[in-house]
Amino acid sequence: MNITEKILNAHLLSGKLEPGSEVAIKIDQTLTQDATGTMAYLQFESMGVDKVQTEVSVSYVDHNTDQTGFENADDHAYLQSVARKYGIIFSRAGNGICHQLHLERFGKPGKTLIGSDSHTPTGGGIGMIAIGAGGLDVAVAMGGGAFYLAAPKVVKVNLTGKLRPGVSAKDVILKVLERYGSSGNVGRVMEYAGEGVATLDVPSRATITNMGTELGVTTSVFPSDDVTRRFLAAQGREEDWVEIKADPDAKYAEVFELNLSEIVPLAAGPHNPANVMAISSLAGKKVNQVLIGSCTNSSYRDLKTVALLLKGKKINPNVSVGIAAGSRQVVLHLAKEGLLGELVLAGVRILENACGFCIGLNQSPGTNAVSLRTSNRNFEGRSGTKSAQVYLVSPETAAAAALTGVITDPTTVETAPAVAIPSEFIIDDSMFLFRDTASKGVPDAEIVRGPNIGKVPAGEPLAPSMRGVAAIKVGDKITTDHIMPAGSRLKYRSNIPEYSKYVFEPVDPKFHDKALANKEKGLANVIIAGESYGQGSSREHAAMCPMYLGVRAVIAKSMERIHFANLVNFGIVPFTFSNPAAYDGVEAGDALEFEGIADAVRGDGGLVVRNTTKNTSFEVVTKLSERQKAIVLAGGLMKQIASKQKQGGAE
Ligand code: MIC
Ligand code: SF4
Repeated sequence: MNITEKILNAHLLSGKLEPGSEVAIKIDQTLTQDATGTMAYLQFESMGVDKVQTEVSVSYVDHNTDQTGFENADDHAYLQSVARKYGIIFSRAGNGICHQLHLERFGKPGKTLIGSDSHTPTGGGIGMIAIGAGGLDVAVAMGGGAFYLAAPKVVKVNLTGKLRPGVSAKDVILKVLERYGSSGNVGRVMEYAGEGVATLDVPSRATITNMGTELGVTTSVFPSDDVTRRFLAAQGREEDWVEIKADPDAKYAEVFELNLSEIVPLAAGPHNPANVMAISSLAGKKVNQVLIGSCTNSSYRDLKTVALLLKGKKINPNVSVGIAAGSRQVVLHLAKEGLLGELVLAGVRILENACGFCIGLNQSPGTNAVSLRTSNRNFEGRSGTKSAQVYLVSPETAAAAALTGVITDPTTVETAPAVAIPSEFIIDDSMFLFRDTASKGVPDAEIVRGPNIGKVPAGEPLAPSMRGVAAIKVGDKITTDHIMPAGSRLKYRSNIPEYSKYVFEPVDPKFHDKALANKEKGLANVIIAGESYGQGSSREHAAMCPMYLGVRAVIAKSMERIHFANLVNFGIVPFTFSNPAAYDGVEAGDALEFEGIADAVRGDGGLVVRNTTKNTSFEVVTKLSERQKAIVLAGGLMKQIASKQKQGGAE
């Protein structure tokens, strides 16, 4: 067996590990972050479970930490009180970014982890099967329920050789993105193997599995070997280590040969992480901003490398340079080694250990500015500035540009010595609360609910037939940042009526008003989309808020995994065009009739949709498991759970 099969097999609750068929697995660990966490815990609360049923569940606060109003603080207080009551470890704002912290302090090889954040696969860097999911799926897992996924097709990425100085893990994952793209990879797992694996330390492996998310795969995983053991030992957790490796005769659906020695510094250009180009082809381009951090590149290894490159020098006067560490541990190491001072002396702006700039909460670039970032996503407008040109690069490339003021190939300038992982990391867990009551909880603890803590909207069962309207028509690769923008809107995550005002804001700011008007007329809103609809984040708000506005179906050429699952969880039928050319025959505003939609969902998923505006018809199909059919028919997973509870048959 390969690693993926081994771990999935050991956690299999039902189904067969045949690519494409739905399996249920047991989840050992969960993580949430604050922007998706409030809704996840509101849903968890309504499930009537008295404490978490997992081995470890951690609630991180790392996204909404800027607090320009009362909303964030309200959310944090709510999350802290829920964590105490239900036996969840709480990571306070300022402690660091969830994925970096989880890798440092909780992740264990061979375990399963789901997280309400799409970059949860970071855990694959230490040999976990770590998967991003909607908050509701995480809530179910915290309550002891299974997690459902399509058994994956495993791709072996066979690493040979060794990276050259100045080239690093970010360039490796960009190379994989260049080969596989950011769409068309649903249902795959990328499993890293080969002699090159041993040349990569854990932070480098985690950079690769983290940004594997941008491929749209289920997850990515590395073996757990001696390098992993040493990392865990340095974290004071050697006992958490087990060896995980593929059998010598393991089978894979496909093999991708990648020689590390041949990789050159790369960038993902505007506006997609798979728009990969060589740094050398961009050399000399003027840079306005350099931002180093995010869950992809904020480890001790990365920031020390940057500090060594900037040490004793000054940043270019025309570039604004910011650094956000992934955790307090990283900051403490930089401080202890005198490198924090070097960064300050060089002219770097020291940012909070949080998501911050990565999600457009701060540091928005100027008009038409060129911004080099070590983060993982550069979707148009995500930085907060629509006209900005964001390039995703390695820490080495970022540091080179910080000094020269132009895009510079880091292999052509002075390179930093290789950074060794310390034999003992500085460990201070004081910003993790409730470790003493973890898994047990404090049943009579009170929950704090400020005015920003709203309610989870309820869905409605699917009617036998449906009259609808194409409320919006969008193109290919529409991301969840288009559907449900974050940045300055992020503080409304716990308030669905308010947040819903911004659905599709970057594409059609009038969508909210139009959708509500249709809903009032008794018409179902339908979204028409191209390829790879729902790329990017795991935010279930991209399904929950459309549901609130009366969206009952999406018809796309193809859809991404997490968003598909979220649509099902919120009772929105995820259709694809049987013939993609039919997309051209539908326009926004067309009246659509879904005669027999409920029977179609119950049956093989095929349906003929009538376009009464154009007097045409076209075929659509929804491929759902029996479990998913029941959820969609019930009007969403919460609705299904509530009606089971009513009947006294709660699971
Ligand atoms: C992101 O990077 O887009 C986020 C913000 O971390 C999201 C989660 C969210 O929208 O809260 C993700 O990647 O899942
Ligand atoms: Fe945070 Fe950015 Fe990572 Fe999302 S991708 S978890 S916003 S650092």
